Amino acid sequence: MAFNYDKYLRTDKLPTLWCWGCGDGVILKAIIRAIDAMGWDLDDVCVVSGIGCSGRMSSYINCNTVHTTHGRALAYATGIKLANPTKNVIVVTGDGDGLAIGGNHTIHAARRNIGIKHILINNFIYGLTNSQTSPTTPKGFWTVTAQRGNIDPSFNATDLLIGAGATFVARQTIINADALVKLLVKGFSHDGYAFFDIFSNCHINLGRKNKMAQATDMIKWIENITVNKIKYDKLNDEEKVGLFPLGVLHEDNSHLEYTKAYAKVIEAAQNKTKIDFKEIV
Ligand SMILES: Cc1ncc(C[n+]2csc(CCOP(=O)(O)OP(=O)(O)O)c2C)c(N)n1
Repeated sequence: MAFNYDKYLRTDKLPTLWCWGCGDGVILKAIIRAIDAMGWDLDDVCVVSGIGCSGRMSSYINCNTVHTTHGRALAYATGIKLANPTKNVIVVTGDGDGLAIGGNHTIHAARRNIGIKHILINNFIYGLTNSQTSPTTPKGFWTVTAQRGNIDPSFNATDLLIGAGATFVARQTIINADALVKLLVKGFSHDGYAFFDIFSNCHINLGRKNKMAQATDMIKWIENITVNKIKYDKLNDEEKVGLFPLGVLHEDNSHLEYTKAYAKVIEAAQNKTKIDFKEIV
């Protein structure tokens, strides 16, 4: 039987504001399917987004939602999660939102291991504002702020997050929706901060000026720069250049989730006792 999305969608807000063929629609459906697979009640889910095309995600899901300011979704979500530790908090950002203006919040959410699920829609550009260079724009690409081609080295978001101490780090693309749903479910089940670098297409504001005018052109490009982690691990260093592995790239279940650590602070303050720091791992 076909999956019924209606219960999960704010159907009065449809059609979405996204361009035709935008990968954000695939991610919207994948998030909904993952919420459904987790068996979460919509009252227990809060989707928090920043500003950007990606920021529109919170408008369409029929749960608690907060459409916040550019780069600050994780700051709002941290407050929401600390006040409601049993609730499921999902953050959606773009690559500009989550790695440039909000990059600071991303690395610190990772460092604290707060149980927020962070979906970073990586379309390699500032999409909403018409094509400014983002921290993941590949070298040589035309952008409105780099009209002779981008000279800035780009972040590998998953390497950055592993370095910052994230306990669940994964990458997938909008090409394989089933794999994306499975990966989201895995990360949603992780007790701590989970980071997803999801490669998506922006053929309108990035592709058109870089010889990839159709959604399918950008999808082929994404296909060419990605490879399953199992295959990737068998490649030599030279073969790995320019390739991004897909799947769960890092998982560490040995650290305490932040709201559980914070509960010990509350307990110690209320009982006027000391925190046993051996328990804060
Ligand atoms: C403080 C602030 N600075 C700048 C902007 C303008 N602005 C809105 S969205 C955006 C970039 C969006 O790019 P990204 O985060 O990659 O998301 P996308 O639109 O590609 O999904 C910018 C610079 C803003 N709204 N607020």
